[in-house]
Amino acid sequence: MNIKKYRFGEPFCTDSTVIDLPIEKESPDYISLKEDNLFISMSLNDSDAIYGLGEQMGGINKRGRKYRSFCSDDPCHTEEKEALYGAHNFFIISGETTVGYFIDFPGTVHYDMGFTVEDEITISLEGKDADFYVINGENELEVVKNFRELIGKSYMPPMWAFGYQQSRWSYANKEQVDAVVDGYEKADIPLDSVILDIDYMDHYKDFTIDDKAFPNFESYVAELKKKGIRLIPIIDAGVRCEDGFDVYEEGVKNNYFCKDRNGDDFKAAVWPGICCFPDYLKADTRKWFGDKFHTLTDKGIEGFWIDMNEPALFFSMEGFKKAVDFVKQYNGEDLDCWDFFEYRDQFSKLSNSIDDYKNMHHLDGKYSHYDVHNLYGYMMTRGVGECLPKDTLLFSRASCIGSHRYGGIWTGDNTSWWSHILLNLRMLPSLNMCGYIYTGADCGGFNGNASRELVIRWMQLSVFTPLFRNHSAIGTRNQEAYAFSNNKEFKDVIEVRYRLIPYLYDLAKKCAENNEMMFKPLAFEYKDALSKETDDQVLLGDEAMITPVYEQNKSGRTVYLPEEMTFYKLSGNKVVHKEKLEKGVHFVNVALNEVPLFVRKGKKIPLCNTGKNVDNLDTTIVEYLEG
Ligand code: MIG
Repeated sequence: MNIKKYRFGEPFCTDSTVIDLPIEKESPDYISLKEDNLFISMSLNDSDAIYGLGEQMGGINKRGRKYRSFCSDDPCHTEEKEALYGAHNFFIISGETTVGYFIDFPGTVHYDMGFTVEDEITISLEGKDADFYVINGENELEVVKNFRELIGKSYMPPMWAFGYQQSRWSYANKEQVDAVVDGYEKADIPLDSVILDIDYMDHYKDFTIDDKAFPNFESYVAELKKKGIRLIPIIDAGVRCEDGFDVYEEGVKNNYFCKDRNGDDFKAAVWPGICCFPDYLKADTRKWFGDKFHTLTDKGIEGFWIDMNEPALFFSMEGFKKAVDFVKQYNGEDLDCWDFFEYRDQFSKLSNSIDDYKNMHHLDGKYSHYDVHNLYGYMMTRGVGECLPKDTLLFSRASCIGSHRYGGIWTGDNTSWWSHILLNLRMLPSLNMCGYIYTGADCGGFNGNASRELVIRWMQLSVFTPLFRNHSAIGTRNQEAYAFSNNKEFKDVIEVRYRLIPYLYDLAKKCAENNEMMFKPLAFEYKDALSKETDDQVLLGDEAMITPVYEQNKSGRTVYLPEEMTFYKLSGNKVVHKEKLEKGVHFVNVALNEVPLFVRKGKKIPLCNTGKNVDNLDTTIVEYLEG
């Protein structure tokens, strides 16, 4: 297998890996203890590129930036951010030699990947107990394959989960969901699922349904299913503290919740108000919480998304009291600017505070949450994934390597910015490297108002990602495919997705089974200098290359072909353009209703006819795009 395992201290068992390797006797000299924390220091050659780290900002090549593994509920993904919702401690340094590294550690990890000093990597762990793996292989793809073998097979959802999904925070009642379904029907645009965000619940209480908003939920689910449309409800990590609420009461009675430092149930506020937090690190809690999903699967639900599982904490009562006391003492005082800033920030600092994470405890008080923070979303996904009926769709916001075996992930609260199309593209290979195959971003952008052009250009990328979900935040402009003028162009793009479903599904399945990447950086296949620097196109399987347009007011874009390829444009049920292009740089036109795709020499991509949704899709192959 070509993997060496090193152990430092007594690591917490994360179950991130599935193969038990012998522990090497001598550890590498680039790892040391610095003030009781593990510290890694390596040097970089000029030609070294760094790949991996999963859900992170930055380019495909991760060199020249800082990152942090600390699952973060941060809804503003600006360039300088160091941590998003995932903790994916796998990376490859590739230059004269190609070596992969995996840090199996549940706490915070700080990465300086040639930022402070250009040819130095320093990585510091907040702790001294960790397993460290060095993964060898002939090339990047082999290193990835070996690593993925170590961490176990990726989750694959049922085929309908590759259909187009429409979401919004929130379609709050049956009428609003009906309007979405009608909107798609009238515009004759395919649709597979409608997502239910938090407002379908009664007071945001997990496993409840507001039956004024959704009377006869079960028959409504069945009615939609007849049309080939599925509802996908959200479940949040925290459980509302309310006397008489069975989930809360069972949790208290059976010690299923995380404790505070005094041994009482830890409490903090999220959407439902004051909540308790299931201790997903306990096997019995996982089983209990996972089995609760049967209340919804019994009503015909076949897919879920799970949220707020970093966990996101809006505030704790202690934190709130401290802030109020602080502010009170200054009331009426003459504040200087610095005092004022401190005063002003008291309340915004309350959310996701380290103090609260330190007060939260797992496994009957044995571990402070802060030290094992990155496992929370992972263990929630695991508990749910282990209890759901086979072939249920599941995707999570927070994740840590290991959770890829139980569910997919979406990449959280992006914004309707052009740069986030590119960010979406760049994350795909690094997520695949870390085991996440069923993944995608909020297409059209979550925060902010989206323009018609942005949504349709974004779709030209999302038609290739396993999770293809249009989602947007409360208060933003409607961005359903029928919400804009000339929605025929949206139909033309979304229909292409359905033509590709047999190919995409088989490819994802093959990648999950064989530990391969669905989206690869050009540099993993082509060794020329320009391929190494190409950051805005990726390879799709072994067959193709995708090159979305990610800038406004453009009739197309510049693409780089590392070898001769055949350029196709697809629109609706038709292939509207086919052209052999030589190796080199080209400008290609891409109209708003077209999907560009480059097929590699000697390869082919099968297409079926488009359909209304996956249940009604005839997956017979009707033609091939040949390279
Ligand atoms: O604090 O459920 O990332 O997709 O729409 C916000 C409401 C909570 C965050 C998720 C987003 C979802 C939203 N949630």
